[in-house]
Amino acid sequence: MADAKKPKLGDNDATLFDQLFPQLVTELTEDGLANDQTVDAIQWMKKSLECNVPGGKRNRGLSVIATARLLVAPQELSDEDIKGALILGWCVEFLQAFFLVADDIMDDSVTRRGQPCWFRNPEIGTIAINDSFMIESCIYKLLKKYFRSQPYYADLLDLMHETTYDTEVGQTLDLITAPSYVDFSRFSIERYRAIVKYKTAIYSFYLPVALAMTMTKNNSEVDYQDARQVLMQMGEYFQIQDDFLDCFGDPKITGKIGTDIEDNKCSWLVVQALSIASEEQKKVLQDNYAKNDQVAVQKVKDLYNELNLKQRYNDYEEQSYTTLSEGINKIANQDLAKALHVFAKRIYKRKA
Ligand code: DMA
Ligand code: MG
Ligand code: MG
Ligand code: MG
Repeated sequence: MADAKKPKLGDNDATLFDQLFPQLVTELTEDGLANDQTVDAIQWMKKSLECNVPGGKRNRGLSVIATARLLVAPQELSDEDIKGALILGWCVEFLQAFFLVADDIMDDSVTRRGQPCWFRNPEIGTIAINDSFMIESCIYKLLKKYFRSQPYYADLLDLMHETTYDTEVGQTLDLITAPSYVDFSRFSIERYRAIVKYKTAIYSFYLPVALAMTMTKNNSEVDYQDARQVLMQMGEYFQIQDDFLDCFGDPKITGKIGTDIEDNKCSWLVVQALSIASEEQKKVLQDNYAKNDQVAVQKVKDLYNELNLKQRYNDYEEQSYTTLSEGINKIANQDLAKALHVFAKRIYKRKA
């Protein structure tokens, strides 16, 4: 359907995307700001939206328009479709902001996107919990405003609700696998894969593509299944990168200070370490994991180095990228395959 000259994810889309945000905030807040009884709350919400929703890499949000452009021939993609894809992209970014504001409280994190986490601001604190709820509610205000009259409105709602539920299941698994005391019997590669499938892969990778497919009325069950299979693998790879960067990334580039070791997380690194460590090395882990103490954290990192986990990660990354590319090459819908190749390349060897 699509020809080769179709625009890829262009700067132009990123610019259009960014330009749309203030307009959406205006639309989300104008009624409430005009109401004497709610004006203060909506002013508060406006600030929270402006501080929490933009400012990320916006890979997820831009994936919606990128997919739409590759699935539909340019002459068939109306300005209204483009605007629709950009708005759905923002819905994914709102969803992400909703999860992150809450995630940072639960993970007791310090920074996000190079700034103190939202709840760390002294005047915000636990109000951040309600702020995260309000960010989520905005998604449904946007969907209603822009898509209510579309035949696929219920499908969009369903996708958002199902994805939210799945992500919350993933966060539950992530949190209950990381109690305050060390219990490595909870950690396994199977548990790890379940956590990351639910907490990351579905909302970060499958959702943007599924939204674009829904909006462009692609009803091919085979395409959904092909996309889902590859995107779930991509999501696992992405979270393994996130876990690696939590420990070995540069906070100036990632914008966040790692907390996985202190938080007793079932991170890819600790699962790998446990699979190859000697009894003696396991004892070091046992004594130093899950401690809010920089000396203990450093001992864990030293052990990871001793176990050559950086090399193990590099090998994983190469192998995973190859497997992903091979999987994408097998997809019948060439337009869909093109979009998936773009996404895989975008995260390959990422540092942020
Ligand atoms: C993030 O997992 C998952 C969700 C749903 C936000 P994480 O806590 O590893 O993310 P981050 O490293 O960004 O805090
Ligand atoms: Mg976190
Ligand atoms: Mg977390
Ligand atoms: Mg992380």
